[in-house]
Amino acid sequence: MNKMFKIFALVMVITMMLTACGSKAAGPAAAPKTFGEAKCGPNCTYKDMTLCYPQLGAESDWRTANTASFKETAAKLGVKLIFSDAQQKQENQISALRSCIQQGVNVIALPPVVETGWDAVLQEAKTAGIPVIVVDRSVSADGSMYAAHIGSDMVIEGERSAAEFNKLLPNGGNILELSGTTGSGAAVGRAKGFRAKLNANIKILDSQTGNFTRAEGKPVMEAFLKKYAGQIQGVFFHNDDMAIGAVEAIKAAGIKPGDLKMVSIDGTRGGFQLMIDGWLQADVECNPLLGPQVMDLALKLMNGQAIAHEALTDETVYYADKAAELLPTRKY
Ligand code: GYE
Repeated sequence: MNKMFKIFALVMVITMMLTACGSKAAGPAAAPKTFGEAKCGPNCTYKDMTLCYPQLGAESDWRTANTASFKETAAKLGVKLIFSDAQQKQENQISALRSCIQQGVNVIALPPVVETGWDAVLQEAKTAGIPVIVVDRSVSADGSMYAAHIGSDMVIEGERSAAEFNKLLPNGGNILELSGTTGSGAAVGRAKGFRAKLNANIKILDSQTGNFTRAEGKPVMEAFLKKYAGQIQGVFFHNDDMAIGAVEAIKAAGIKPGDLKMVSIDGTRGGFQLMIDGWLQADVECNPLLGPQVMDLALKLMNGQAIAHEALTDETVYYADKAAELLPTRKY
């Protein structure tokens, strides 16, 4: 009898350990936990991890590189990745998050399409004991609602872009802005930093969203060129894809490289090509290759280790004169 009990106890302990290390089955009876708890450690490995990545869309080359970084890193490390594409719609991202919560993943990494409207679903993840790492763009929710944020400082990117215009237009001038997705952390931060550092003699005549895509960047630029013909000296793009779309419209209008001063953000191969071709004078780097860092943080969370609440990526500015030399080294 005693022996039977020991075997039973051993089986129970092993079952509990396995459950703790693998994907947890969400059940209505499970007591609410907070993300501060160790999920399975102290010795969990990447092979124990199920990571949810409800990607926001496929709107740009930056995004394509970001998706590839997550998929490649997961495959290399043996992480089980639950990936989805929300097509730039917040409601799709929220459904994907809820599905991941229901599946009982270990960690969720969320690149939020816009800043607001996340409180309810973040609370649901928290109640289920699943830590959320906010990736790339920021959320407006209180910091206590998620485990960490990792991404670029969008305000600094805007400030760096302004510094370039201050150099390119030392005597001032009129410029236009093609902004990213309305309400996204990337567009809000970049616009804010840009305005904070732009010289007073440079006027932003207009700002319209091109939703971070080539397809929308082109018609916005066409409309701009009709409305402001002969009145502008420069254009600021919140990302390279919109710059690529806009350059088609600029070329069609008979404008030559260098006639307008242009600065963009991302530093993709497409942006480098625009610099080589003389359209862009500077491209402010924004690094999409976040897979390794996010999975490292996720593992630390699973093992109950302390992590920094905010991790910013180290970035620079690229210039046209070095673009041809650097293009072959670009990873995205
Ligand atoms: O700049 C843009 C993409 O959120 C930093 O989103 C990201 C931005 C990036 O579509 O190309």
